[in-house]
Amino acid sequence: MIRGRYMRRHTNGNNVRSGVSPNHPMFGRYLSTVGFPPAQTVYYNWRHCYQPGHLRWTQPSHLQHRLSSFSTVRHLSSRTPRPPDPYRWTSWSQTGIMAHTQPRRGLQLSAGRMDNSNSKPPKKRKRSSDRRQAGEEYQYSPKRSPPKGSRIPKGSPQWLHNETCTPVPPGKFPSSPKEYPSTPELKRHWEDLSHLCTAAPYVNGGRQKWPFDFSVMSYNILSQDLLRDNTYLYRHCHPPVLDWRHRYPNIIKELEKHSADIMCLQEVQEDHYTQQIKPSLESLGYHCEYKWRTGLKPDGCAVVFRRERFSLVSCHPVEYFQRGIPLLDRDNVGLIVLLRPIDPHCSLTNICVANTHLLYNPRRGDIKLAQLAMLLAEISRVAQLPDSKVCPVLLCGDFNSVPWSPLYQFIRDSRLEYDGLTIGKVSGQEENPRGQRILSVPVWPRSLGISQQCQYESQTTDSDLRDLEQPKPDGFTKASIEHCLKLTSAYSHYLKESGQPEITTCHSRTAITVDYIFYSAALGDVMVQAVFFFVYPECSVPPEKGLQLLGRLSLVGEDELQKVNGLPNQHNSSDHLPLLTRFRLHPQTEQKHLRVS
Ligand code: KL2
Repeated sequence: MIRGRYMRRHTNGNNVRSGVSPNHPMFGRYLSTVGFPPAQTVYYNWRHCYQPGHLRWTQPSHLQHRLSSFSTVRHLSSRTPRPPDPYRWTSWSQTGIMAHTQPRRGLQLSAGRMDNSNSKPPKKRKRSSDRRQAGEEYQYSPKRSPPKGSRIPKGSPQWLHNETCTPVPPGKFPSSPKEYPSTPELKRHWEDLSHLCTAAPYVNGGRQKWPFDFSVMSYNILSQDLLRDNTYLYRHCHPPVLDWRHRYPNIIKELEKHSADIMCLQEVQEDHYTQQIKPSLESLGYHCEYKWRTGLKPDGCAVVFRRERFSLVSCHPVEYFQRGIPLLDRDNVGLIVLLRPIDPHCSLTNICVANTHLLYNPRRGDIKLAQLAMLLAEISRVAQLPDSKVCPVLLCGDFNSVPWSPLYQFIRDSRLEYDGLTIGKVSGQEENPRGQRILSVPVWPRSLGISQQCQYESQTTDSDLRDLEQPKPDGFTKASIEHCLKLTSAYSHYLKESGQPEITTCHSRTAITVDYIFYSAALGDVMVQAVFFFVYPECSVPPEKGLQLLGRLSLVGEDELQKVNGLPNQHNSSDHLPLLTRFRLHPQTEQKHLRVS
């Protein structure tokens, strides 16, 4: 049985689905950003923190992992200076959609971050799939405890450390919700940003063109196997709410309630996906794609979309495990789909949707960056248009990194200068990380076939392999990495009302944001309007490339989560909250494209 699971997992190559040809509509020019210096990175202040140290995590030996084949010649895009930072408070004070308090940057999430300065690295989880039996959907295991040597982290939510719940023996779950205390429902409201959008339906060539609006969700649904492997994180929960038989209907209800047009799900356990989630979502009108993690891990990433709204152009699973590259020895994955919007009235560009769940280990920012580089290289290839630009991109998932961390900044600023940055600081998950090793230059080896601009290097041939022996090209000696996508986060990461940090994941050891929906913002998008109006004040032409954020389901802060006993709870059945956004895509026009440079 294990063998069967294993074999299936590795048959899913990074190949374009046969029988469907990519659509390559021509585009106008992408907003090229001009005139401003790069956003300042916080890690510069950390370069004095280096102490000699090393951390080696052992990984069980893996069976067969395919090497990805890099077969296309990719074009490196030249760097352009960055626009004003849309997250800068001054850019926002006039918009009326943000709190009237300036958010604290950098340390603002410290309250929720882990401080493990005196704790040992968590031990590698033991797999529990072999323990899984029919009917044993949750077993409260008082024996299973935090990794040895660890203590309650200083910054973790103290209100979740009361182990007040009485363990319930396996198979003895209360059948009625009345048998455990009822918790209030978390209040989340829709933040409508459409009035701040510059774009309305418009007339082109005598015909009215309507935009294509659609919603996107990113949600880590918490795999039951991982829940069971880390029960110490959920001691604050009433055991019945951790039972998959309670969680599954809740999760499906939540997905159905929001009925997003595109959903990027993480921690989707394979057996639950096959037997329950996929059939349920298909019956609700969704097409489902799935990528199982490598190395016998129980879960994976799913991208699902409404069949009536999109058709699948191609699907591209991404395995971060690379045999022969010691840095890439973890089993995390990504999944990219190229979708064609279905609209009877006008032609629309394809959109590229990427979903991932990056490595958790807070101390291995080097691995996280290399995984991200692999995903970005594949997105750049998949989203490539004939005019050497890229189609609109949505990058969703659980990045196991906090807002304004170096990894986050790399995504958002398209660039990271990492000279002197320690690997434990990359994700910002821990306030005092123990990983003191400094990121090596380059972060990932050239043998991966991915440039420091996160593009595939030309097709690997014998002569390329000989080239690898040659002196390193410039990119591989500088402590900086780049990518060619221009991505904006759909959330602001702090609450409008209180200025408190938004929380996307919460259990007894942490309450932070690690989930994101990044997107290619169009001209006039609410998150980049400050840039747009500054650069093109006279411009009223509707945006042609990229997406406009119309609204989002508000997140909550630690206070609100405290009132509902944290996550998971009676109503929210994961230790993450779903992110939900609505976007507008404009039809292509024949009119002259904006000259932006
Ligand atoms: O943080 V997560 O939860 O995005 O919600 O991603 C990982 C963690 C997930 C997949 O590896 O499993 C959880 N301590 C706490 N959580 C852990 C640990 C650990 N040592 N290992 C895995 N996870």
